[in-house]
This record gives sequence, C-alpha cells and structure tokens, in this order.
Amino acid sequence: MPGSRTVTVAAAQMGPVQRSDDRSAVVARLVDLLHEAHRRGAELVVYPELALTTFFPRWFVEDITAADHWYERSMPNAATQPLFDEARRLGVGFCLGYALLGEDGRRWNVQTLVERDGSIVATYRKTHIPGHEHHEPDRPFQHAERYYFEPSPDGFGVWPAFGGRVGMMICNDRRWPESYRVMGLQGVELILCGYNTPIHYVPDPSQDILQGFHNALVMQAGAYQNGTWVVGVAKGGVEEGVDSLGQSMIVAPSGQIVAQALTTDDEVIVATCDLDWCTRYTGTLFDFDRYRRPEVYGRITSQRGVILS
Ligand code: ING
Repeated sequence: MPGSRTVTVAAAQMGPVQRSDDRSAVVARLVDLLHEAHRRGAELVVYPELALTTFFPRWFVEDITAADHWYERSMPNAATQPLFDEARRLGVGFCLGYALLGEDGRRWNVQTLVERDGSIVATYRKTHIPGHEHHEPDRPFQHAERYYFEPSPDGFGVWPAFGGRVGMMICNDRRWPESYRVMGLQGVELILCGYNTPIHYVPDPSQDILQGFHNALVMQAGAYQNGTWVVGVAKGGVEEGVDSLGQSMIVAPSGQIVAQALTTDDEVIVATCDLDWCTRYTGTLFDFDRYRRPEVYGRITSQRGVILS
C-alpha cells in the first residue's frame, strides 16, 4: 500500500544448541541465518531466547557459579562481535536472546535489540520466570529458570525503532495477557519474542500434545487484542535429549499467522509487516481510550493470586 510504513522482518529459528557447541560455532549459525534473511529482504532478524547456548536450566548445579560460563558478561563481546559487525555491514538490525551475568552478580534472561546502524536500542529482561527454584530430582529434566534468573523489576517497554514502535518479551511472557497489554498501552506495533519450549510439560503431561496449539493461541490472541504484530522465534528440536517446540511464526494485528516455520531446525521465515495495519484495530475495536474500563479492572494490579469473593 503506497505510503504505508512497512518493515520486513525475519524470524531466524534455530535447531538445537547442544551442551558441547561452543559460542563461535553458534555465532557462525546466527551469521548464516542473517545472510539468508538479508537475501530475502529482511531489515530486522529475530533470534530465539538463550540463542547462544543450550537451554542450561534443564540441569541443576548446587554451586551456581559452575553455571557462570553459560552467561554473557557484556553485549557485544568477543564471541558475538562477528554477528554485530556483519549485521552492521549489511544494514540489518537484530534481536538476540542470551543469559546475562551482571557485574553485581545478578543473573538475567535477556534480549538485546540492535538497530540497522549497529546501535543498541535496548536490552529487555524477562518478566515472567517459569519453572522452579530448587532441584527436583524426580523430574526427567529440570526447568530451573527461577534458580538461574531473577524476574525483571521493570516489566515491558516499547521503543521507537525500525520506523515504528517495538517491544520485546521472552518465552513464558507470551502466555500472560498482561505482557501484551502493558506494551499495547504504550502503542506497540511490533513485539519480538524468542522462546525455548520443551514439548513435555512435567507438571501436566496432558498439555504436551497442545504445546503447538497453545503457542499459536497466545500469540494470535495477544496480537489481535492489542492490534500489534508479534514475531515468535523458537530454538527447537531435540536439545540434549529434550524435544522442544519449533513452529516459529509471524502474526499480524488481525491475529492471522502470515508465516510459520515448517521444521524444527535452523530456518528463516520472512514477512513484510505493514505497521499501519495496527490502527485498523487500535483505532476501532480496540480503541483503548474509548472502550477500556480501568476503573473496574483494579484486581489486575492489586492482586497476585486468586481471592475468592
Ligand atoms: N519455557 C516454557 C514456556 O513458557 C513452559 C515453559 C514449557 C511453560 C511448557 C508451559 C509449558 O514456553 C520458557 N523458557 O519460558
């Protein structure tokens, strides 16, 4: 459509990263994905959660410093500089998920958004941390994210970038409607989300068969109810024996899936996102200022859990 604001986005899905894969080999894969995305016209490439390493919260180590090598100390760094350099050379921006160990010793699950000129727009810290805090030896594999990461104290931001308003969330965040709404109330037009989702959900295996359905359900609903594009990007396949969901996708403000990965390997999917499409929803059905009723929504921020009235 003439005059509309478009951004061509690639979801750079990854297959497994095994424990023994070193960062230089992984970064080489990320650069290959960048080249494929650039060949297909992408201006922005979105990588998965914890893209640089295997999903290490599947193991529990008593001495957490034995896990320090899974974390980055800074971004960029020596291992990731080749990606930053090549992206800047090609004039392509990207969003990269990784574990961050701060100088203060605090541990975060983060995504960093980089503009086409190589400048860092923002680093988002994961808000909703799933799984468990302590070792659960009876599990077939751990999901000890609450041991390895702190929850963000900031929640969700939206930043001017790529000609629009861009927000970020990570994995479990996509299951919570609050994630989308907090960004929707900041006028978000494009939400970038990496994920690592085991197919087998230990607390309730009946959900295993529904992982793909739930993945699409939450991102389609979040996109539609907030009139925003959503890009969900998996690290999938069998990683250290754990089968993980692929099904990366790009979802329009209508809730329609406009592109979806077909494999659980490294795979690029691309869509040209018309950011002016958002107002078809935020300017009508979901005109928040006209139709929302915050005066009756008090429980949403005053309560954490259920209070039976
Ligand atoms: N992983 C999972 C996610 O929210 C999970 C945790 C797995 C929740 C399976 C429900 C079912 O997709 C991360 N990393 O948040």
